[in-house]
Amino acid sequence: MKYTEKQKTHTSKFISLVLRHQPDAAGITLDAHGWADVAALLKGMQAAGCPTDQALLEEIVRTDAKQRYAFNADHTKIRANQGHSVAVDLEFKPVEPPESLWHGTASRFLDSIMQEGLKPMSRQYVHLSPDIETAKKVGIRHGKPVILQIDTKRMHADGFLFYRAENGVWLTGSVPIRYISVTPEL
Ligand code: HQG
Repeated sequence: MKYTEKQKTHTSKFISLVLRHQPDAAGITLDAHGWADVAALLKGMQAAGCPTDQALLEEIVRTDAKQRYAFNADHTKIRANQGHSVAVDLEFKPVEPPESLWHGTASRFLDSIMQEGLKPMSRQYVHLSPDIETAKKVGIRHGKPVILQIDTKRMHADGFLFYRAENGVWLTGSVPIRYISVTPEL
């Protein structure tokens, strides 16, 4: 393998920053659907001190454990599959969710969540996981993990919309407290 894991992770983190939160960091703009021009991105990353070539980009997109990014058909454009804080329309179609989905968070957020429900905070959507294991990994990023079970069957019946990103992450606008139950300590 030509690139080290460290180099790939460092580059991937910068790409994630640019494609989800701060296109400015590489001096580029995203179109209305979140796409960045690959040539402009490579040029911008060079100027920003994070030089990358098409081959490394291809490898990151192909091997990313969470499948965070996608190319268009001819690989001239790239975007993040989810996780944006900038306003983009990823053209998700509403889909019926499974009966339950899971949200991993940290224990210190629990009081607030049980008062005001789950909010997207800095992102466009609340992110939900298809299984407990994944939710636990998401929660651990923030501290002592707590797993919330979301009654998505009832939310869907009540008219809430759900979207599934390319990489299997579920998205919804917000989750009121009546649909949330705290799962017993892991
Ligand atoms: C919490 C990662 C207080 C929420 C993951 C979470 C995911 C509240 C935090 C993706 C709250 C936001 C997203 C309320 C929600 N009061 N806290 N009312 N409502 N919160 O990082 O879901 O590695 O924006 O519980 O795998 O942790 O970046 O969201 O703890 O898919 O690709 O506010 O990011 O993927 O944190 O993670 P985040 P998240 P990547």
